[in-house]
Amino acid sequence: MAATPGPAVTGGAITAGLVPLPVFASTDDAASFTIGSDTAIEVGPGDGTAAVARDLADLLRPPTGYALQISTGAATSPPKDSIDLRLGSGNPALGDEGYDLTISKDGVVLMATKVAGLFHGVQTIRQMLPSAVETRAASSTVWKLTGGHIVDYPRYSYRGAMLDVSRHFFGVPVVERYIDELALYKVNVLHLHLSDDQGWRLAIDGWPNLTAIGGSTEVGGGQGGYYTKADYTALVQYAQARFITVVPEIDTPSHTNAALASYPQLNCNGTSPALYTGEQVGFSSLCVPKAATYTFLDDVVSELAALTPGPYIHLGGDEAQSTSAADYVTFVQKAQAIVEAHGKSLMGWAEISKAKLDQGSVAEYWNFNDHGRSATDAAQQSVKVVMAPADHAYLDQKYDAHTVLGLTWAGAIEAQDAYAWDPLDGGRVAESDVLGVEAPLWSETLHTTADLEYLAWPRMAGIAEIGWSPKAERSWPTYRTRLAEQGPRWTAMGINFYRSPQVDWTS
Ligand code: NGO
Repeated sequence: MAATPGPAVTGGAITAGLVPLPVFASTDDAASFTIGSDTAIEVGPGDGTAAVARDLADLLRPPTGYALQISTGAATSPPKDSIDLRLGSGNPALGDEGYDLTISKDGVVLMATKVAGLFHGVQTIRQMLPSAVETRAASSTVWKLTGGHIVDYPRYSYRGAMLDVSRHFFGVPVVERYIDELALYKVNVLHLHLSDDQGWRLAIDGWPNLTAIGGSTEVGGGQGGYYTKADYTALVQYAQARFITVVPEIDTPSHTNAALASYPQLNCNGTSPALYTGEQVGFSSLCVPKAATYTFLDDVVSELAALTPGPYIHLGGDEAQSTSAADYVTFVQKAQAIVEAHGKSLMGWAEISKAKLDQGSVAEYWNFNDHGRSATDAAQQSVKVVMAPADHAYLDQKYDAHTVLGLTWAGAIEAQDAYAWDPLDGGRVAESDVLGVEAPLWSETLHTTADLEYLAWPRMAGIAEIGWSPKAERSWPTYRTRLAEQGPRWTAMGINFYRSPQVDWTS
């Protein structure tokens, strides 16, 4: 085995099934390790390390049929028929999320600086095992890992997936399942779009009509639904256990018909509009001059901040076509102050860069029709940008003209379109301006888990790799072969993915 690992793209067999591609990898063709009934999982000290070891044991138990023992304490050095997980590699490049993985004939050593790195390293081990590891029934598979060395850490600290639970509501189990799928690809942010014209989806104390009225329907007139505070907390904790931060979004000042229909005092004319179940938007606005608007916003943000451990509260800001330009700027600045008063940072769709933003606020670029203008405007204010250009990163767009689900406004987005782009394309922003990437999944046309999965996979995997892997190492031809290996894994997981004809799925 080479003493110094080489670039992953030439890393050989060890990277064959890995998405995202690691930073450095080298294969040791002479070595491999096979997990057997006597293999031990050894875990070193540190808060949270044992939980990652348990995750690994729980993953392996059903398909292998082995009740792998977890032992804490001193590592056997070199490892002896064991998988060692421990903190403290001494390599500063690993940062908060990186890991160092060595596989030799004697065992596996996974090291990281932080527990998140161990968790991500376990996902890599998972992808190196045969796809049968994802089934919950015992099989006689040989649980062999290719020998070699991986040193890996992310390009960006924000690698997000957005789910719109407003246009159609998705309950806690559906979202938890998506969280599990995202974790396998090292995604670390779940942005929940909790309100829009068609539905308000989170209970807020003191404002019961938001859910009783605003949560009572959805696109097409279905029954809607909402999360109680306990539901939301359960989602936050479920995500946290998988090193995923929830970013809640309450869309304002437009996309607010559900709230306006729930409380007449939020309307400039004091009268509530009817509930709305159509798909066209851009007609609603909170009443910017009214004090009641900020009482409302402060209550909502206060509760969101209390329920959300992550640093961001997303307040939308997109498509405010019914708010005057002056009112829009006034509103965003007031909203930003409210978020900061509750100890959080404002995140918003990149239109918010029309207002004076504070450092620490984050702009999410989506509307490619402005040719990067809104992203550049944010960067010029020293505000970080999350790149979610709709023509590449929108998971709600159709794959091609035959796709039954999805919208078309941003154009057809095949697997290659979702992958073969970079946040720096077009020179709109510099690397230092970019906090990360995100793939939004809007739900106008989605009803079921199967619908959600069909639009998310495989495109979500491509966005996850863009967020993690070095730009210079990425290319569609090599990604395509690694993506093909996810097919049997998704099948084993029961994921209803789109079998893109651009990929030679291995089954
Ligand atoms: C736009 C719009 C959403 C739509 C979505 C559909 C943004 C940020 N606002 O994206 O309301 O659901 O397109 O693709």
